[in-house]
Amino acid sequence: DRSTATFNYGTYHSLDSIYAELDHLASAFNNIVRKIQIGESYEKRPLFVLKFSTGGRKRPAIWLDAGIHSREWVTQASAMWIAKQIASEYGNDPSTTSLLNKMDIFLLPVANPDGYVFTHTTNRMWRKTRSRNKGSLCVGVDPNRNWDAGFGGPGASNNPCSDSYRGPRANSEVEVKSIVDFIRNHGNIQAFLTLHSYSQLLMYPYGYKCTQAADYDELDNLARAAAYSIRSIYDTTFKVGSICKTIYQASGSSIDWSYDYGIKYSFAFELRDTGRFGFLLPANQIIPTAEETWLGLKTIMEHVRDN
Ligand code: ING
Ligand code: ZN
Repeated sequence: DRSTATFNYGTYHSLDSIYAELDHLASAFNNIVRKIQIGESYEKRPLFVLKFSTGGRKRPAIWLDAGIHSREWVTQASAMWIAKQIASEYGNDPSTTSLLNKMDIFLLPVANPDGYVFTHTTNRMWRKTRSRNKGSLCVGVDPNRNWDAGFGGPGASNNPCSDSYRGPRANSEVEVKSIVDFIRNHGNIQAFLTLHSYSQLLMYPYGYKCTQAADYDELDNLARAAAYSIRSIYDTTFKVGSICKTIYQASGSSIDWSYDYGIKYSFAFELRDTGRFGFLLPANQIIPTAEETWLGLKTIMEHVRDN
């Protein structure tokens, strides 16, 4: 019985099990954790965010999402471990304590719940949303090509059958629009961080163009420092650079939108591994992946806190 058993952070879970654990975290750490619903998916599943806050109103905040691509299972799993870690470190770890005394953290562990359910029931390799495309039998839009940043440019497809289909227009996907509305409405988000897998990369804008961002030097130095932190625990190496220079040109991605919107500290992580297991990362690597990712995130969050 999920309501009485403890959640095993070292295994992969159904959406229902993850959503049950969000409630458990919100009650076990009710001094700092609240569950918020920011919208619902195409198939009407709730989009749940955990808010970590020690008080104040509209404090400067950090956004962190995972699972915008449903098959990248280590990201949703790592986000859950990180949620428990943040809550557990408050009052015990000086860095996390000082961060939360100044800033809030918003964590969306399953940004694409319809896709996630589909990877459990039907097709483990599903990446996109599950929205119906007018005039096509192919389903879904790539939610990391659907943001209003160079939308429709190179590095996205106009073919609904493609895994990188950009959608009919920017923000056509309710999962994307719900995040955009939340960020705009909040008004004080200082960092936008997103988790993908796999490839072991830490990237910053731009992806829709291959020119340097105005904050290139600061972003590059910070990303290098975060990669150094990641490496410190299990010797996992992350490559650092802009999206375009590091993997490929990609238009309509979330961190390009957040950066151009004015959120300077916009980063995308590609977690383990480099291709041996790829999306099918064995469950015994979930906690090590989450641990090293959290160290990298902390380096970024400390910088945001102090700048
Ligand atoms: N890779 C990402 C993708 O959406 C990426 C890479 C990240 C592109 C951030 C643009 C911005 O293609 C995976 N594996 O999803
Ligand atoms: Zn991805």
